[in-house]
Amino acid sequence: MAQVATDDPLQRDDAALGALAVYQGAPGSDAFSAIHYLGAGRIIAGKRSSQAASRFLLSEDYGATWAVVGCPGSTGAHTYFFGQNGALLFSGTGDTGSACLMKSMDAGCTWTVALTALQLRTLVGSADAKAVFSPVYLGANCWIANVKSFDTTKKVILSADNGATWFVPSAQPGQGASAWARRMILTSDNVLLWPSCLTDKMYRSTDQGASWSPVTVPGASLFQPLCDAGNGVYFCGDVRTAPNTPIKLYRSLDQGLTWAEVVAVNLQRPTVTYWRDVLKVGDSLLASACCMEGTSNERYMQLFLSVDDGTTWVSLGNPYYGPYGGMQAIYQMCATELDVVFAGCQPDSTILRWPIPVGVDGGVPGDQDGDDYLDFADFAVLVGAWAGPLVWDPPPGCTTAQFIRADLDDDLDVDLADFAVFQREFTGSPASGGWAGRGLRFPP
Ligand SMILES: [Ca+2]
Ligand SMILES: [Ca+2]
Repeated sequence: MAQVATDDPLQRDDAALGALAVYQGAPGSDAFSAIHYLGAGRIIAGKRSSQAASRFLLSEDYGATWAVVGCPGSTGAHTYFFGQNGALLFSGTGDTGSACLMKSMDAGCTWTVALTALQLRTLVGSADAKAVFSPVYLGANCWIANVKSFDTTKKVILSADNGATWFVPSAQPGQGASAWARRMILTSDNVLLWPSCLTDKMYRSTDQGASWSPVTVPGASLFQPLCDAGNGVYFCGDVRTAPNTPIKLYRSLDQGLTWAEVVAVNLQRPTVTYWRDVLKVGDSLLASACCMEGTSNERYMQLFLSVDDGTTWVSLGNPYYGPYGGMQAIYQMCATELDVVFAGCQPDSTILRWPIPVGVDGGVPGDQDGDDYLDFADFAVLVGAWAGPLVWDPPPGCTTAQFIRADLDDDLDVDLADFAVFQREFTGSPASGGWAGRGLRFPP
């Protein structure tokens, strides 16, 4: 176990995360509770504290522009998680009651209510279904979704006709009516994970929900984060309601049968702290340790990085300081084909973007080959990354990391605008904003 003393600045990773805000709401305007990469440059975010007309934000250009998308007739406050089967998406609302299940058949452009609050309550036999979390596509036109309620033991619902109709299966996870889970995932090993919130019980199903059995995560008070890191390696994490209490992240190396702590952090806050998301992207793992939601002044979250499959972790500190201060939480992250991460944040409705591996976009601006010099060798590399405006794929022979480094104006393509930035860095004076005279080192 690698315990990180995160109050020790010497243990902080000094590689620049390089996060940019691609969407910035007003101060204290709440959060994006979910974010999902749909493919082909399309990203959809679910808004916390949303209304029927403002459930989602959709970008079709890798986050350059965003459009508000509603779901007419939908009820419930917070919008949670996305399940995808091609162009078919499901997402739920809730946490504050009146939860409904929403559906898009055109990859997020338009939405309709798939199950109304009344239909959902009737289906699971609850007087108050508080949330629909985590619609998960199981393959072969089957879906499973996770319903939060406290007056029934029916916790998951199934569809066998690609979401047209839903039913309650006989097998259910959870210790009883009080049990609930936020996130549920289907791993690449065909294991469904259902962490019973605020307990140490992780429910597993290896038969697509036909049966469930719990295992113990020793010492845990489980919450939302779940990650399938491949090869049977999974992660889950804590929520703690007591002040100044460490939150622990746990790893399983055997498809969720046994779990052990891998890192803990004490955010030293007087209120609730929790791990919210863990993401595997490339060879890196990212984990967000978050402050209490619902207040805009607890801006002490930390983002953690592991590059050894979660054995050791380092804190990157607060991932972004925007116009209103640091971040309080990253609720969810997703990543594109080029390993560019998008993160939905609290408390200023911020969506962040940064490339992975951490640091790939740092260093001397324009230095393409990473030797800390800016010279003609870099120009040759830059030429090799050129693909033209609005082309988001590296050309043949150009790696993902090289493409990201060549995108000097951070709009995710490599075109003449990037060459203009390069020229400015190469020839510029401090007066013109270039690097020369500001520490640029030419080769000896
Ligand atoms: Ca160079
Ligand atoms: Ca560019």
